[in-house]
Amino acid sequence: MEDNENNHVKVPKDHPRITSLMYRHKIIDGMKKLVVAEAGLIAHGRGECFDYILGEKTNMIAIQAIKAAVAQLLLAQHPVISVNGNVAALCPEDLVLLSKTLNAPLEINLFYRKNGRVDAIKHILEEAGAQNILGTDESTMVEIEELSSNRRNVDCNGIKISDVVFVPLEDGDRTEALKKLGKTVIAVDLNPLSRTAIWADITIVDNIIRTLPRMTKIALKYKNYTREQLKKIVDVFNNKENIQNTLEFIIEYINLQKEKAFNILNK
Ligand code: PTJ
Repeated sequence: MEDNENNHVKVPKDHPRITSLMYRHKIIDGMKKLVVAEAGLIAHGRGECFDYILGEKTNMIAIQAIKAAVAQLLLAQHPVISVNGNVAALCPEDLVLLSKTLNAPLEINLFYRKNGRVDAIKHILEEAGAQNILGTDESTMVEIEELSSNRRNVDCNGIKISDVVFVPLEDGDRTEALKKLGKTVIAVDLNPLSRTAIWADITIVDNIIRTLPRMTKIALKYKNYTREQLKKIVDVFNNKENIQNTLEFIIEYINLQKEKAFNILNK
């Protein structure tokens, strides 16, 4: 990792938590460039905490949810990928690749609508190869009444007319509002108990940095499937079981870590 002059730290390449530190610095740099909201740092920390108790790996339960999500997005008439500051800072290239593979536009939709943030996010996405980013032109923005937060401002060519919305890491109220509008919501959230996780139709409990490349890989395969095959994948998925299995996975993981810690403590 590069020397970060502002923080006066140099993280050695062999640091055991190098990946986690690298993404932290992406979030910090993103905040300095207005891409990430100040609260995005706290959201990232909460995510790290949940990732820790999931073993920082994509488990089989999440893979099933990812498969259902990709199938659902390929079946959609108007799929949209909603982008906030954290996701744009963490994995802009992966967002662009997924958008192109699924033929689903990216729409910037922010909770904290500070001046300059939309432009900063547009810039980082364009640098990563994005074109025709929605949510950036005031003349095409409309409000969805069901939402009181800034997220009610949506693009009339995107979320407004969408049937399936992909919402990577997010605050809870929008998923509920989008559902009330009859949309299918796919969420990525490391917290399996968040309102987003509970309200979504398909909840991927995984770190967005691992989820997006996996989705693209699966999308490339599923693009050759028939609609019937894709429907079958969606139909066998059950989000209640998904959340339940994830919670059981966490409990088992913590018990295992407890045993490991006690073995050391008892020496
Ligand atoms: O850029 P904006 O203005 O749209 O704001 C974005 C944030 C994330 C600040 C805003 O949506 C927010 O405050 O979200 P919350 O309510 O903190 O929820 C974020 C959720 O994402 C939490 O449940 C976290 O556990 C989860 N999360 C954080 N990092 C990741 C994550 N989930 C998946 N991958 C991550 N890397």
